[in-house]
Amino acid sequence: DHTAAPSPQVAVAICLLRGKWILMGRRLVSIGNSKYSLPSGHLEFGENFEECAAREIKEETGLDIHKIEFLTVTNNLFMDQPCPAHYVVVFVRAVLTDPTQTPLNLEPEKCDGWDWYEWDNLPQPLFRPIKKMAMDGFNPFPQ
Ligand code: 8DG
Ligand code: MG
Ligand code: MG
Repeated sequence: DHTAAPSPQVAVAICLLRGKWILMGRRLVSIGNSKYSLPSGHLEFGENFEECAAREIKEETGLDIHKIEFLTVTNNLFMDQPCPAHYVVVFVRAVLTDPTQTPLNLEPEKCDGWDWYEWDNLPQPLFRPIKKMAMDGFNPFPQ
């Protein structure tokens, strides 16, 4: 049998915090298309979570981040998708190295654009996993 069985993938999602705002963008990709979500991407072979977070943010927004801290990990199933997927998602938070930097939409085929939102007033419609986390009380801001 030459058909590879699907396997879980690892992604890192970044809560980039700036004062009381968090960076989100509207996805233009098959899973969660047109939904607002955090910048994220796949962990590459040999990377640690912080390296992955800094690389994905740089690739997707041009921003430089530091103070990268682990927050939580979730197990996310997307079995109702045309191409079913299973992600173990590591959530980190971080802040801008240079607070005056502004996000660029460097992957316009994957994202509608980036902007800053307040946690109490997140954009709609939210990507299902982050919506569920917020409803369950998750809050990435230092308490
Ligand atoms: P890459 O090729 O750059 O490595 O990947 P990407 O194109 O940037 O991947 P992505 O779709 O932005 O993120 C990887 C997966 O992470 C995505 O397909 C679904 C999963 N994911 C969750 N929960 C969350 C979440 O809350 N936010 C985001 N952005 N992605 C999430 O399972
Ligand atoms: Mg991404
Ligand atoms: Mg990416």
